[in-house]
Amino acid sequence: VGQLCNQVQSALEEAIASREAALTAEREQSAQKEETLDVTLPGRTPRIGRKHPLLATLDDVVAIFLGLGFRVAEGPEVENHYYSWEALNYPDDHPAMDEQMTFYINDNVMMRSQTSTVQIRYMQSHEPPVRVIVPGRCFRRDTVDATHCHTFYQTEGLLVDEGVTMADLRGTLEAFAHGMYGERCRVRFRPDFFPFTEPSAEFALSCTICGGEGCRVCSHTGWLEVGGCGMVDPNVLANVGYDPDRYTGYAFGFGIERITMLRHGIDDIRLLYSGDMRFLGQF
Ligand code: 2U9
Repeated sequence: VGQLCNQVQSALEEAIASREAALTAEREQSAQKEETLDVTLPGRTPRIGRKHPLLATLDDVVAIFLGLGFRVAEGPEVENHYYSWEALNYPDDHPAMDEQMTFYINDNVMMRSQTSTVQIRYMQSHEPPVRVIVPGRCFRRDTVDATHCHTFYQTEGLLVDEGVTMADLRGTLEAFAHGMYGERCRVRFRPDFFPFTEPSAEFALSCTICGGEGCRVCSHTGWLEVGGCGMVDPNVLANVGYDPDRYTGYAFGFGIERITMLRHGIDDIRLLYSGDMRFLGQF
């Protein structure tokens, strides 16, 4: 029996060794075939990434306001009733609160429709003087078309100090217009209404394409409406515990998509969210 066992053992060992040798040879052969490098083939050019045109515009906007002494603040995209409406002096029946205009998660929780919520939080945790801009994503229940999207980028600014006037607001927006579109760009104010500013104005820039002469882009008016602005309503200052008899402030807001579209002559907002490299590769 002992002899038989030894015979079986050496037969198995031989079989394993010869199979192992065969597999190793096979592996070496196929590796040689697969790992051949043909150095004569032309190379593949790597695709180099770049900033999305929206982000590039946002970076330029931020740089201008940093130069004017503003800080940048960010905050939550999901907000509650107090920060979205109440603190901003919205009356209880304001149409913006409607489910048709704002995305609600429940009765008290919603996607922010403007970044002003962040300025409220900022004022709650900082004493004046306040100089802050808030870039960020906002959400509205808009039907998507060439100029609207349910998700968009906004930048809002806020300055609160003693003795701040509408002349300071105008000067700041002029400095912004010059920084963004050149020294010849002019600013126009027209009366408007927002619950959180009083008085309020819509601000327009002289057409960045025709310089104000009138063209297709500015509908032959010479002006491009860009955003809104005004003096912070005293109720808003009081809501965050600032003394409205001592402090005044100005605020403004505009959409980054609009600024980007005017800058590059883009006529459809949807292109900016398409992820289409044939479009994005042009910037
Ligand atoms: C606080 C108080 C006031 C920010 C302002 C606007 C006017 C405005 C729109 C322009 C185009 C938003 O992107 S858009 O749809 N914005 O018209 N925003 S004043 O006012 C504030 C902000 C914060 C505490």
